[in-house]
Amino acid sequence: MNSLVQQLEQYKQEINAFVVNNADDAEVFRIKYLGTKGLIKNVMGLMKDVPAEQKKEAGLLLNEFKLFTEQKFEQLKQSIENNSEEENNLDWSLPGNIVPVGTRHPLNLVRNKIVSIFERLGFSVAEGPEIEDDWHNFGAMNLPEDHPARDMQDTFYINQNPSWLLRTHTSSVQARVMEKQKPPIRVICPGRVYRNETISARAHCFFHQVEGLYVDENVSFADLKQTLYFFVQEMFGKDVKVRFRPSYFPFTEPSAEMDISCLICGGDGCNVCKHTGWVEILGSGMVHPKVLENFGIDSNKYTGFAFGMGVERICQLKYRVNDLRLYSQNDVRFLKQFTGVV
Ligand code: 2NL
Repeated sequence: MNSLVQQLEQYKQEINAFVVNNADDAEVFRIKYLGTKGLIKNVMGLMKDVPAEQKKEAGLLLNEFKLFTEQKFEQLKQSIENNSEEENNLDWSLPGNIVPVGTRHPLNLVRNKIVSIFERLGFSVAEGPEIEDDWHNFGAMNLPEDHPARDMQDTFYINQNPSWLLRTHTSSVQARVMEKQKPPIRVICPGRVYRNETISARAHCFFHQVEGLYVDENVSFADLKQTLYFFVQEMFGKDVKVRFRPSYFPFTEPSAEMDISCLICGGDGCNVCKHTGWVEILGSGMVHPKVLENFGIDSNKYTGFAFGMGVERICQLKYRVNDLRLYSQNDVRFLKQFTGVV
């Protein structure tokens, strides 16, 4: 009797350890344990050798063992069905989920293009803080105390400390370069700038600039013109025409604004060029001697040219964006139109 109990215990362990992965494995189990020549049939045959007074007890044990094996078989079948249901629900031929890849922001596309053109001419990139002090934003740039650009209306001052402000141009970065570095200097300064304007299609309280500065011995207005001409040709194509108009900036003397022939109408006249055939794209000039002297640069030995352009403006001309607000609304219908542009 004891040996029967031990024998059944051993079989149970064997059955518990039986692993099935598919229907074929389950069939192997069935034949081995529950089949007509299987183990259960075999052990049931042992009953005839059991002495009469122990038959009842042995019968219970064997029945319990049979039940155990049948339950195990049901479990194994169930687990295979669950597995194959999952497999059947998967259509391996379906295309994968398409994860939408973002697009570069048009202003970044244009900024990168501007930067790479000037890098080819030997300019390096400088960056600086958006919160500035009066000196770097205005004083050093020869903006007198009473200059309208310093007006509270145009400049955002920081409440907690009104000697700090949000830079109104990236000239402040060039000021920081001149503070540290002596000529030759050849930098461009891309970045966001802030002005206190009412937001509309044509004005915003922040926009993006790229300013450039070149200071060395013998830098002339001819260098300025040729550098900027090269830039617009690379940016807009070889057919573009340029013209310079005299202008005024406190930090340059002489100063000039540069126009390019209107790309929209080819010079015939349209609303973009206000029927003149020309559109303004940047301001420029020879660095004012006072600005150089502010940084201890000898203005008798060194001269330089500087320029500044609005990235939004270049972007408007290149991609015909007619409302400044589009750049910061993050409307994907606008942004995804730049898919694939690099
Ligand atoms: C504009 C005009 C300009 C500059 C920016 C500059 C920088 C230094 C010294 C002198 Cl460090 N000038 N920058 C010069 C002329 C024009 O920008 O219309 N920007 C959008």
